[in-house]
Amino acid sequence: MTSQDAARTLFHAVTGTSPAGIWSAPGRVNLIGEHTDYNEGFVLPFAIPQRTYAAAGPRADRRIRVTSTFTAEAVEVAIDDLDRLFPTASGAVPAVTEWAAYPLGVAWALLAHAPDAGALPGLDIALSSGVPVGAGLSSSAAIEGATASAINDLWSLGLDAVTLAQVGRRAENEAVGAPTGIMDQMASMLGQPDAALFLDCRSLVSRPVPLGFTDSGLELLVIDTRVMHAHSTGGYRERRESCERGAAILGVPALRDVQVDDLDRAAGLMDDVTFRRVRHIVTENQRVLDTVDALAARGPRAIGELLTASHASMRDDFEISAPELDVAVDAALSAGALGARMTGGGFGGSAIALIDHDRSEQVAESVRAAFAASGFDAPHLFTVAPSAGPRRDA
Ligand code: GAF
Repeated sequence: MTSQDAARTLFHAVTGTSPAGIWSAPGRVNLIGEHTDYNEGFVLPFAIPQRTYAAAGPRADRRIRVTSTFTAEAVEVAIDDLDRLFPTASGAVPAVTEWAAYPLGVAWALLAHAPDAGALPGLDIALSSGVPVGAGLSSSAAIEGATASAINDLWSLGLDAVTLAQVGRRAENEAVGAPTGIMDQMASMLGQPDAALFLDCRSLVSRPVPLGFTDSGLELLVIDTRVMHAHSTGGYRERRESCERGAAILGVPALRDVQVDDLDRAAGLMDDVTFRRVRHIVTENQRVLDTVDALAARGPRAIGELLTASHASMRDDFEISAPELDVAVDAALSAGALGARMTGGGFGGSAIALIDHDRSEQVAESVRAAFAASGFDAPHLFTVAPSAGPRRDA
């Protein structure tokens, strides 16, 4: 059964009726620009074909019930209780946790955009995810995007894609409690076939950047290590704090404002760990700009070394890689990949490798063999091409 059918079937099983519509939003891979988003820098992600579907419809009362194919129980709350359930301003722990905090957090964040929140109908929402969960491919942004698109229509809010991305990020930061940037939501909401999204995370100005992989005989392989990552815990938050500390020491609003030429001076002003975190962000921002320039001037074959340099920086300076990710990258490169790197928040999840179409079997074989030799569980391998953003499917 497709994920779309699964969402529709679940909706019917829970409500006994057909949904008013089905909306979907994609996951993403990030080609380059990691942890630069919350430093107000640059990123170059693209939406992938894997999507999350929300079958949804209005209710006669003012309650919201969310169900999903990845969990047994339904969670139901009153619209009027959402502010109490997500009391972020007081710093209290939200009463809704786990997966339901994503769709209910989106509903909560959308209330701020409703001219007359007291008149909004309740909702039934059934979710089904075709984006692997915990693989670093933004299954959470896909849930947020599908839910936000559905509610935007059912509550007739008329919000644009960038506002819906901001709503998704607010849900993730304040309702779920994961201190992420805005890259994933923007990548999902502004996805386009055939192009990556070059995004300035300070201004939120973006433009599509054609990749031309197919015309150059290339494809992008995803190596899902199946080592789970989680953003709301430990490492991600710590990295963010290091970046904020580095920016404060350097007297700038964000590390976006530091250039590669400033790094020598920065080295003398802070401890070694903070400096290496800063160096990753500063050099990574420059690599994003160089990648965009290289794509335009020389085409996709010219970006391989930048991808691999990005991985080395995350492994050695930002220290967010994992043994499985390093093995994936090294095995892909030794089998002839043009470039490879981990993608997403790190500490597990997926790596990507830019490969020649006619070497894809060799690279996949080399990665599988390296995983087996290291005693790791077999990875999931698949290729992805840039895909469309959110849409109403039915
Ligand atoms: C995760 C976060 F959600 C993003 O905001 C971004 O920081 C990414 O990690 C790292 O680049 O996906």
